[in-house]
Amino acid sequence: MDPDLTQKSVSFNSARFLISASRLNECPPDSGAEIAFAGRSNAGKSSALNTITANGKLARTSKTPGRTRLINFFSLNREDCRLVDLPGYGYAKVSRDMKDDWQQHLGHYLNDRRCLRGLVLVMDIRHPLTDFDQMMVEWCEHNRLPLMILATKADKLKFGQAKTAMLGIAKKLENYQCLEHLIMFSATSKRGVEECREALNDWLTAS
Ligand SMILES: Nc1nc2c(ncn2[C@@H]2O[C@H](COP(=O)(O)OP(=O)(O)OP(=O)(O)O)[C@@H](O)[C@H]2O)c(=O)[nH]1
Ligand SMILES: [Mg+2]
Repeated sequence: MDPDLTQKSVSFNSARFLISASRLNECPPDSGAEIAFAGRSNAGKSSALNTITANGKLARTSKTPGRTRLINFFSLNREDCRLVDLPGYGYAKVSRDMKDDWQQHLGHYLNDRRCLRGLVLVMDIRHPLTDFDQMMVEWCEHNRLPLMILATKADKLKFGQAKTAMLGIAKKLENYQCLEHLIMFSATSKRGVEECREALNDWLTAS
């Protein structure tokens, strides 16, 4: 076996596109460890993934919200470890039917995926904790799934404002056991990337 596959720590720039799934039965086998990135459409999930993996071409990013419509899986150098880019929720410009369809797939994935080790909730630091975000937090709490919040696009705020926003988020979520990491992040300035990698590594390598 490739020695890389058995080593303890994950090298995030080893990430490679694996497969896109539009429904649960198209996902890779439910084994090993997976970490999923969720968040509002346009929040910056794909950009965060690209920054974490130091691969600008890994996940497609776009100025048009609703770009990521499938569940995209990325493999890592550690055996059976994957990162997952989930479709964004709350994109207004798609039909009601399509929205329901999407949310159903997302729901199936979240409810059925046994290899899910943690959820990374990506939110725009300027618009934190939307109703959907709150729903995801509740879902993690209910299912005892470790949660990491990336408050991204921090480069859009002055540091003082960003700090205040972080304190506001922390205060609102102070009673949630599931919240393990709350990180000020920016795909542009790379703030918080190393902290995020360390946390992801811990989740993926915990047995
Ligand atoms: N300034 C700044 N812009 C960002 C940052 N992260 C993402 N963006 C921009 O925000 C837009 C949306 O980013 P994406 O990463 O495609 O967002 P997404 O959450 O994957 O969106 P969907 O796939 O539609 O759900 C793009 O124009 C990005 O360039 C950031 O940290 N700073
Ligand atoms: Mg995306």
